[in-house]
Amino acid sequence: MQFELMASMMCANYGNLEKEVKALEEGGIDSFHIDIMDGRYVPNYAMSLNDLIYIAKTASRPLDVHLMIEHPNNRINLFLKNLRKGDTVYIHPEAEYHPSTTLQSIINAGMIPGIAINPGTSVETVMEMLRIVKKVLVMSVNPGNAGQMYLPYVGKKLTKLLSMKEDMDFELYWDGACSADKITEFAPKGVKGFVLGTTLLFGKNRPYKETLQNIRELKF
Ligand code: S6P
Ligand code: MG
Repeated sequence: MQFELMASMMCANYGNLEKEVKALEEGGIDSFHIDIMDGRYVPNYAMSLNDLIYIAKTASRPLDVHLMIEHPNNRINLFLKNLRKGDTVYIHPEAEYHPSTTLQSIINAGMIPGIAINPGTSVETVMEMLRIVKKVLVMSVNPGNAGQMYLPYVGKKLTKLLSMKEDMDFELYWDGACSADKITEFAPKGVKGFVLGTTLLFGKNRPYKETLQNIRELKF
């Protein structure tokens, strides 16, 4: 079964980021998920612009940038100018007065536009944006931290989004507490990719290559 795996780089070892990037690429990771936080939209600081620039220079695989910042339109060019065509940028629609304007800037720069949907945000709230974006990142934990518990009520929303994705032309991605059982349940239903953090990939004292290979070999 075909599905994408993204590494949540806020969970990586910052003591040797270059080695981490190489090991993940050798292990077959599809892209690098970069969680940018401003301490206002979410109560945390994770990665920042300089981390993104460093990983963009080091990695050969695409970047998957998840902006958890207020009014991303005010700063969007700082990020866009350091990305490559084909990288993805997700914004949180609630964080912006005019999210469709911000999404248009992402499209104009040649990046893939995405929205991230919080556990408490309904599909109806973001309906029009589903016509604009190519990717929808469904948060199965509240944004701000790694290592949280899966919120089961998100499953219903995913089912709804899965039934809309063909008509509205977007793909679905999973972010938060991603375990092997979530991949075996949701990849066959049509979720295209999964962000891997502390639940499955990082801090396991095990080579990334081995973990990633085990995930690719999951039985469906
Ligand atoms: C959360 C962030 C996520 C986490 C990821 C961590 O605000 O957007 O990308 O870094 O979910 O994974 P885990 O397995 O530790 O929950
Ligand atoms: Mg994220």
